[in-house]
Amino acid sequence: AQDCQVSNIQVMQNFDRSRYTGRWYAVAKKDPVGLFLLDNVVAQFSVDESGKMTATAHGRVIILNNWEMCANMFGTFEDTPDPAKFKMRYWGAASYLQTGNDDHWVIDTDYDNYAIHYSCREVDLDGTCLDGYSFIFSRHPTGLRPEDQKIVTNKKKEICFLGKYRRVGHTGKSCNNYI
Ligand code: AZE
Repeated sequence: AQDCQVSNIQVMQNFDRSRYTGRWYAVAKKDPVGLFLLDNVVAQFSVDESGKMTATAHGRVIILNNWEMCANMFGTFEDTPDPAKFKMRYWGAASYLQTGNDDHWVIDTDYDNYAIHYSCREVDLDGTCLDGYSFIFSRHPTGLRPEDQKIVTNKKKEICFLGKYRRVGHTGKSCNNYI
């Protein structure tokens, strides 16, 4: 299960969106091409009365030339036939932030400690991912528990992003304490 074909990537079985709600701290990220969230990334997932998943995300970004700010983002999720695969429409509270419509796949989670997210923006002609991003989330601001690290490393390998992640620091500097 490691031919790096986007269409062969295994996602979370029987994904339960209600157990996924609440706060997740990004502890590592694989960047896409272009602007992206830098650090202090915290996401908050909700399920509304109609059962639709929504989320907010905060993170430090540097836009233009060295203008550092806290991006305050919103996302709505469109369901697909696979319960762990969504289309996420997202936008920023301020107009100079980014908008988009990305895949949002939950690769694996135990709901209480860790989650692995994946999004491929552009699939190459050979079926591998040409431009994508991924977040490793933890319920704990201090990071992943040692026992979850093995699982996460294996999944990074399976989605062919191993070695492409950077740690996401939580300094509390500009972006924490909003949600
Ligand atoms: C995600 C999950 C929770 C909801 C949202 C997420 C993604 C947000 C971005 C934001 C980019 C902002 C930029 C601003 C200049 C996946 C964390 C909305 C991709 C680049």
